[in-house]
Amino acid sequence: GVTIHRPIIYGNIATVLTPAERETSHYPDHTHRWTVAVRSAPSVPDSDIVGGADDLGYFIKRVTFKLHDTYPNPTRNIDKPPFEVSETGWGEFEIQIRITYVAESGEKATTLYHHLKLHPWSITFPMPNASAVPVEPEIPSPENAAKLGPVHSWQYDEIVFTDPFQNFLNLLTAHPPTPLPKTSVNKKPVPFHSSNPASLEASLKGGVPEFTSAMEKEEADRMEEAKGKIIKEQEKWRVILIEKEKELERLQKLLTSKE
Ligand code: SLL
Repeated sequence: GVTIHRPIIYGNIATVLTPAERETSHYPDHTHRWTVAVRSAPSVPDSDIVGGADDLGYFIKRVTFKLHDTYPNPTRNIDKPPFEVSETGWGEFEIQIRITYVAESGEKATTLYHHLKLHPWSITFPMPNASAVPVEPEIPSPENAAKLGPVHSWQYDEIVFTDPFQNFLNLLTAHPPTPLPKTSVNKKPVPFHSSNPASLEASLKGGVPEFTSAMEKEEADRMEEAKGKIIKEQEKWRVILIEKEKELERLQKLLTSKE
């Protein structure tokens, strides 16, 4: 009945290539430089890297990033930290991330998916209460996108091991993860996530985002709030349903009386 977990983040950072970079590139159609990564969740204080304070190599043997088929050798195996792939390119696509654990763990691999994000959230993210009709996301000009700064897209997650082998449990407990700071020390923004639309504003001010333990509570609060909203909606529709059923009954009676 033992479970033990390790917090990770996975996602990408993307920057627009400068005109000079584009001129000297072998691929004139490439517009962005990006890095997709699997890292420990806490950041090194004062660093401009999101996450990565702890080396995950003690329990992760390999991370395989499966890129779009337009890339040469799209399956990239990374066998030691940092578990990341940097590339240039022109388009967004889904990246399959397969995490293989050290052999002595006896654990089977974990597969995650990340949508490589190149274009700023401000433009492509549909705001709440916006029309339900999906709009084709507008891609800003390279100059405007460059002004907005790097695009970050990170997902927090926890790798949970249930009833691990004793040896593996010993290995894990010998490497306790650095705890997340309660709140950001240097007022770094919360990483933007579509489940937290309010985080967009802070992320637009720029700066390297950072994961904190306060985010967990905020997320729980948002879920409570959403639950409350759903209950209210359910009540509203239940009342409407009862009204409509009554009307149906009335009309059916009217119909039979006319027959
Ligand atoms: C799109 N469905 O059409 C996506 C595919 C693929 C992006 C995007 C490859 C670069 C190269 C590259 O950027 N592929 O190797 O030349 O938007």
